[in-house]
Amino acid sequence: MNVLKCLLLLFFLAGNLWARPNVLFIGVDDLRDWVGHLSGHPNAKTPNIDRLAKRGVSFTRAYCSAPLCNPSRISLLTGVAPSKSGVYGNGEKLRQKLPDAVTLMQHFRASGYSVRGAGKIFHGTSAYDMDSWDIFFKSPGSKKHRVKRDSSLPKSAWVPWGALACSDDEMLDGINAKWIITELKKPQEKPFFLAYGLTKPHLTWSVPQKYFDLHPLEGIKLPPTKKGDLDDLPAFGEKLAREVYDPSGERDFAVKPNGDHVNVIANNQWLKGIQAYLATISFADAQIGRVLDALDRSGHAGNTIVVLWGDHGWHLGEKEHWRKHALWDVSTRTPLVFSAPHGVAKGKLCQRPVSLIDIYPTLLDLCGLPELKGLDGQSLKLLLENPDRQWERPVVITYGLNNHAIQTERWRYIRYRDGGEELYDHERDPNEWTNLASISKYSLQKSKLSKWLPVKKLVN
Ligand SMILES: [Ca+2]
Repeated sequence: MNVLKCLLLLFFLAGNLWARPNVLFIGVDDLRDWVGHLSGHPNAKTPNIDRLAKRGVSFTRAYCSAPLCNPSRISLLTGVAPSKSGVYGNGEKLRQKLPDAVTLMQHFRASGYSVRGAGKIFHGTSAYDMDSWDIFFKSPGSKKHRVKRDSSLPKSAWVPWGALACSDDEMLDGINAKWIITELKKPQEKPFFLAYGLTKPHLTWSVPQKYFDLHPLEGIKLPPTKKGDLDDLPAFGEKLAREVYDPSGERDFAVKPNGDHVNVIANNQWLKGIQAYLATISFADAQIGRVLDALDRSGHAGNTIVVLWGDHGWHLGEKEHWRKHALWDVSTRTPLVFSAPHGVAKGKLCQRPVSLIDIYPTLLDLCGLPELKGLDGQSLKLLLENPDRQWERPVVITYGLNNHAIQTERWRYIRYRDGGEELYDHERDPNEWTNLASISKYSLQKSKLSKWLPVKKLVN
């Protein structure tokens, strides 16, 4: 018995000596690259995301698996690509499509972590996938804060934004931040996986006035656009820009185009929309700052991995398009930052293309957790150690059945279900203004890229 006791004591001590790192997992809804250190927009102000980036590695080419909340998040959280799960739109439910999936949080729970979360991690009804959580904070919700609409605008004007006369703590993301901060203050009996999901900068872009004050309308810059940019798109691409596509495949395009860009221009709201999105990003950044400060005060920062991700990008007039719902760079690229006490470079940008689907295997690798079979991503550990190393595998992005984009460091190749194609050379054309797909000298390039297209799945 004494020998057994000794062994148990040694085992216990070893377990403490090599305690697993904690994870602070921060998801941000609809955040594109308009973040200070990524230079996506000259007016972006995100001091807190920037200081996190200084502690770790920030990816300049991180892409979602799908340019929409539900399929992007289900893919990120299960490690299963949309072309395998058939989760293409916001209507599909996690447990209907993937009943046996082991979510990232489930895997951490099974590995001895205390897994807690608040806010938007999953989308919609999957939010309360209770197998994923030890504790999930069901916020009582915030009061409805109404934006005072400019009475000079016609009723038809699309203006889902405006300043609010309330405090951060009256906003849902503020309430959830406070809960996360309280959890960080508690004594921790086990390693923790703490997930904070922000609902901003998703529409509506209504946040306290002080964040609008950070971005005065004078001096706001429009994003780069090209007149006639849609002229060289295949029919499917042009429809994605102008209409509403249903990626779940029941119907292709809404009969009535939503025409956001036409509406914004007609009502002289382009700069105001950009101001409101920038203000909402600054609000989200401030909430992230509160949580990072709480981590620093908690005494756990020295043993906590922080990962921050957006779920996809967002157009504000590029390709005459607003929102996400498309396979271009602007719809699909999003911030991704890792910081860790060990094994992650400090203050580095990584230019290699990576996918949000890589987060799952990366966190298992960084925390020394058992690998899981069937994950479609790959661990980024080697890139986090050395962000300049070679990285061969391109990113696959899917939007609905058989519509895919393949992204390498230089090229983006899009093929739609009807055979329409786009090819962009990011080295010469980072804004994706010139579609090279129909030029014969690029056919070899296209064929190389098309080898990465997922095998066709004929039924949804
Ligand atoms: Ca074009």
